[in-house]
Amino acid sequence: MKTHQLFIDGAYVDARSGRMFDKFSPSTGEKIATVHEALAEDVDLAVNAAANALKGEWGKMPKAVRCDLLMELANAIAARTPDFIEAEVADTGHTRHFAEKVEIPRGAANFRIFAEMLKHTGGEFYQMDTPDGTGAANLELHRPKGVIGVISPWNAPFLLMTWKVGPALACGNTVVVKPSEESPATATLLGEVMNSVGIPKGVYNVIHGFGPASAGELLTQHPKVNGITFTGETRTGEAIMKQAAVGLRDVSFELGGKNPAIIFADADMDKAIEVTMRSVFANTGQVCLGTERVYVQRPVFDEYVSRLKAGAEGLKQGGPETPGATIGPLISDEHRQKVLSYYAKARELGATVVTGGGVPEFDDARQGGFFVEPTIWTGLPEDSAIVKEEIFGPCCHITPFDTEEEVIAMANDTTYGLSATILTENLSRAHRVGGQIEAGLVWVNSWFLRDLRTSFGGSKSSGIGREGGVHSLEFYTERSNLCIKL
Ligand code: NAD
Ligand code: 6OH
Repeated sequence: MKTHQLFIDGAYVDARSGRMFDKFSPSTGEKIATVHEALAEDVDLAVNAAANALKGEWGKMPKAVRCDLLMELANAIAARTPDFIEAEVADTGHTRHFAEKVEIPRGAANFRIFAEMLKHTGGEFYQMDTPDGTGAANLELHRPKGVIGVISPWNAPFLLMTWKVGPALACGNTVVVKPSEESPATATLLGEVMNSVGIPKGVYNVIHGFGPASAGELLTQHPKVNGITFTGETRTGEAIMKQAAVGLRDVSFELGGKNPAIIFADADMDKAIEVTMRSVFANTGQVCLGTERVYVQRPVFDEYVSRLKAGAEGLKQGGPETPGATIGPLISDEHRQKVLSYYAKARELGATVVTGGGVPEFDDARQGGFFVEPTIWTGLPEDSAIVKEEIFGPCCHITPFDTEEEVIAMANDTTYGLSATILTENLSRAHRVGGQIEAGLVWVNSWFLRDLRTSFGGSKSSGIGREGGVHSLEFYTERSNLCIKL
């Protein structure tokens, strides 16, 4: 049984609140950890540690030295890969494959890429004429924004947390991280690695707890937090934005999605199945970028549905303890109830259940875990809740279409705008349709293919701002223009 303390000012400490909460294994339902819950006094200590660190060694460190230190950190994370994998899969129930191939390597890369980029970025310089003929010079200066509150979700905990901490630290900020209550382990472990490479104390702090009336809300309310970067549900983003309005703190939001996949009759069907098996079922559908609406051109509709059904039925359920498992459990019993409420609603609305729709039975420890069946529906109208609302489970609804115009309209008929995936072998169509999709990220013949230099984020209710590459630097730095009259 593990105990996760808070990490404040370079040290692991008990919460002053005296409050603890339990963490359960998604794949067996057993209790696996006790977690210290931060309340007002703890949050205050963490934020003050972060504010003080800005005035100390970290604040004075030359950019090149800071970036070298973050490169060392990336290497140290890579060297501890097995420990991070164990921590992540225990908290999330993810298959080892997903943690090994995607989550933990991306955690290290998130530090490396921004450290490299920062080393080579400069600022604007404009020479200016003046009436007296002597001229002036304008220089763009960059300063860290200050203390950044990082609030992260449980679906890819280490990847999504470091995606924010990496650029924040590269730009010279300090952070207070509030990981999801469902996934406290990897953020806590990272404190050890920060200390091992000599990141000054107070630069990286971790507080645990819940959202409302707990660590999350208290962090967003703290007056010494200068900016808030958040990944999670759209409704939580709205609550955080209200808190951030007090004191006019800047926000960067990566929120929910209801992402379409569009499969044209000219698509390579093997590719279409490979891509959408991942986009629908990877991480048990708990990926913000995942597909929950599939649109298939009528001539290939039946073939696609039967092949996706076969793929879904070929998945092997199990957590990290199950050899050869290809799809894990959901994160919690609470989330399972939410997903199952949509499974029930689909039946009530008269969907055709192509496969799944229920809870699997096991004769081993998995029976206590939070599994649901991979599920595919057809036959519902476009305005039904199943087609409109983010479910965040291993499921999709498939709708046939005839024309490009029709499918573009259906794909865009959503309050979200995070990602889309288009399958076609016709390059002109890829440009034509891809350019009309109202989403921050559009993939053609792929999904979740990430170049970390590109902008990442959503439009409409899927987010505010973009992170990635120089766009991250935009949020994590404060600019000033120094105008020197010559
Ligand atoms: P969530 O909004 O429930 O929680 C996210 C974090 O916010 C947690 O740490 C939680 O404790 C905290 N929180 C909750 N209420 C708060 C409040 N009032 N004040 C401050 N903090 C609060 O989201 P989740 O269930 O952990 O994650 C799943 C959601 O995240 C899905 O909607 C998914 O689409 C979205 N997501 C988006 C992206 C993206 O990049 N766009 C990436 C991953 C996940
Ligand atoms: C959402 O569940 C996954 C998001 C991925 C990223 O934020 C990323 O940077 O790849």
